[in-house]
Amino acid sequence: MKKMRGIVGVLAAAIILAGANPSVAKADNPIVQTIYSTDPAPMVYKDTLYVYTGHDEDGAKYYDMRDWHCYSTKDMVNWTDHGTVCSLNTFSWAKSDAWAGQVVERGGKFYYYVPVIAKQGGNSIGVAVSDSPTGPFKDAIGHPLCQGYGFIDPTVYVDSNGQAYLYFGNPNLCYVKLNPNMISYSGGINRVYTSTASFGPYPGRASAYEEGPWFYKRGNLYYMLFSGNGIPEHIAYSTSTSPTGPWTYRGVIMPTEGRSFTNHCGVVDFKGHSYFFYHNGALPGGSGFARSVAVEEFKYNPDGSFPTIKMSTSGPNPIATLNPYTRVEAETICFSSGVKTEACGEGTQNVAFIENNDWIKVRNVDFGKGAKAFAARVASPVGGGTIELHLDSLTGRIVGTIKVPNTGNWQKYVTEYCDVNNVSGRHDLYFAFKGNGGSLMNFNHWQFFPVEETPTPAPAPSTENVNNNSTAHIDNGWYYLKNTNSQRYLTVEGDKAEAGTNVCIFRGTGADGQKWYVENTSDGYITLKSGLGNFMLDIAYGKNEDGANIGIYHAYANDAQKYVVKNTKKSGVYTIGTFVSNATKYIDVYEHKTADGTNVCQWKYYGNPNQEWIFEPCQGPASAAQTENPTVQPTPAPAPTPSVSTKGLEATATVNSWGSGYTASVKVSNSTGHQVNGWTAKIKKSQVKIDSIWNVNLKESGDYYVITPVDWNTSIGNGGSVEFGFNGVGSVDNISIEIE
Ligand code: FUB
Repeated sequence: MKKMRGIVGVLAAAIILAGANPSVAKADNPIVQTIYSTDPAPMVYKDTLYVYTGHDEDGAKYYDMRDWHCYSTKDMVNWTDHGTVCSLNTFSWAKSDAWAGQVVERGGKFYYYVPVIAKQGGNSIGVAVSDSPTGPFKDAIGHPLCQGYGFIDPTVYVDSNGQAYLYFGNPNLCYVKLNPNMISYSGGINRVYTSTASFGPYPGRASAYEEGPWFYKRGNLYYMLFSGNGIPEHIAYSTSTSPTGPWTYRGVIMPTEGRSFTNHCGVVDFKGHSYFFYHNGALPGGSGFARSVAVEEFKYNPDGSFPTIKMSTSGPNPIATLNPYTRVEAETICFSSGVKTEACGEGTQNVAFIENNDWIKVRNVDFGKGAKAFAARVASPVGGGTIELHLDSLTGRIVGTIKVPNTGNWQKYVTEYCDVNNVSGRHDLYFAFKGNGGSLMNFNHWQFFPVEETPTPAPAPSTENVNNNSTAHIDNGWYYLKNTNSQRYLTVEGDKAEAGTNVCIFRGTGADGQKWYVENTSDGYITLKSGLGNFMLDIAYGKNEDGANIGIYHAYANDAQKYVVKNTKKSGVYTIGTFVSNATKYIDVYEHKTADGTNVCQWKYYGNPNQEWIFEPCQGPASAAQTENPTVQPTPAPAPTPSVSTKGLEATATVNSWGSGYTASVKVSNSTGHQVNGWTAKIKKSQVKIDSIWNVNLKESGDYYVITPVDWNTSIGNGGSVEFGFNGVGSVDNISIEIE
């Protein structure tokens, strides 16, 4: 399966054969096709099942094993590749033979027990630790946990009383009692004396026990599954009412089959189902040294015994659907042909070495009421061909096609979009890669956009002259921000809820990445919080320069996350100045382009429509209960300190018509001869009907609107002034403002 960019190797051609074979195209077992994977060790953590595997190197003639990989699933059919999570290099003292290991979680840490040959020789068991189930794992103790003849295949279980056991060994079965720190043990190394009664018959040996123990408790019964019966191996099991035996042999679970002379199991319950993991040689090129991990669902018999489990190419049924309307990693795969994965320059993994006719299947994708567009994050230094989206089979209907441009290098990614034609309900989805010879592209992640939440079009802007470039007020709330030039919306690229994600324009999809919560800050600015979570629209590094990029970043409403909205000559159309440029630069669609995915940056004000935006009110995201909580709590205005004298305080209003009402800008000037530290303005309700107001606090009291300053405009120096404004409904003749 080794592939080199630009060269189609012999073994790669063997994998392409799998794509040409319809029965393999339907298979979902083995669960990993991008490498040869071995010795599965499943672990459930929260709502996800992780499986840790060994790795047979391509072309190996004996055990050539150097690292351990991790895959995860929430639905039992689509597996996300987390790459290499631990390797021989993790242990400075290890030399070779990265054989069968197991991970267990305890106290929020993940412990990986692995067998290796030490540099000074000898089978050794190491322990690595990580804060995350997907690593990276680090050597926990800097030396082997234990060493001895045949010390391989550790299996670990933390019993309900907190005592953890580590079993291991070939041909002898041994165990240690781990201390609560999981990285040391007490009570020495104990050997289990096997017999026909305890581990099954095998002529010429004490028992059929060989290697690959898998130890756990279910109800009150302890299980010891193992690989046995010499070579080729089958999987059998024994049980006990105590964690340390005596053991009673219970029979064979998985008889010998499957083109690999070893087998190795792992068993786990997940979301009410029981799963049996094993390995075989089912992939093209498969053998005893080119194995692949597969899984079957099973049901325990009522007495807790195992049924016989046969290998299959279909694997379990899905237990959940895949949501295509959030970012999905391209390395989330049900089955694939021809492709590999690698560490991605943008984090996680990417699908790599993609050649003509390679493909990836994802299963049980729920398109709901329908998708209207698709986005793929791709990179290619060669102008990378196309990705066809087929429904339900490799030759099924094509619902969209992505063209992959030349991006300059294999890790320089762009997001490419295409329209999607008439897809709704549940389907399997096939990405079919097409192009000329050699590697075509890298594929990092993808996402569909639903039809149902298309933003309501805003009324066409009028050309009415409205106080051009004066500060405007937008009420707190959720909005889509539509650029008037492109008629496209301010969008977090790929709907990716991650600090640093770029922001672009994209046609209205109604996705959460197009929703923004406007919040007026106490100092007269707004912040724009993303519908994707606790992120705000952010000027990269808070730079005051043309072209400074705009993305999302952790919400903390600092200078780089504050904006001022300005009126334009068109009613309801605004420009959005950035605080970092002191409102000399504005949110700008790059080079007046109108295509989906065009970047958005900061640029000097010049009044063209690529800097013009309409705020279209919208529903908040489903998670609005959390996200609507304003990140920046408006600072309550301090009670006004009585001024020494208000004689000489004056308020004047300038009124302009706006939509079906008007906007008033009010200037409060101080010529009292001293600083005033607080003021109150009162306007009779018979004169105006205030709809919204900014830079001040508003209360109603009897016949009056009572307006008080916010913290930054409470004090006015002698000769100075502050301004506030409001939108009024209907018409106005005269505004007289009483100030004190
Ligand atoms: O993968 C190397 C060895 O082969 C494992 O440690 C054994 O269990 C057998 O599967």
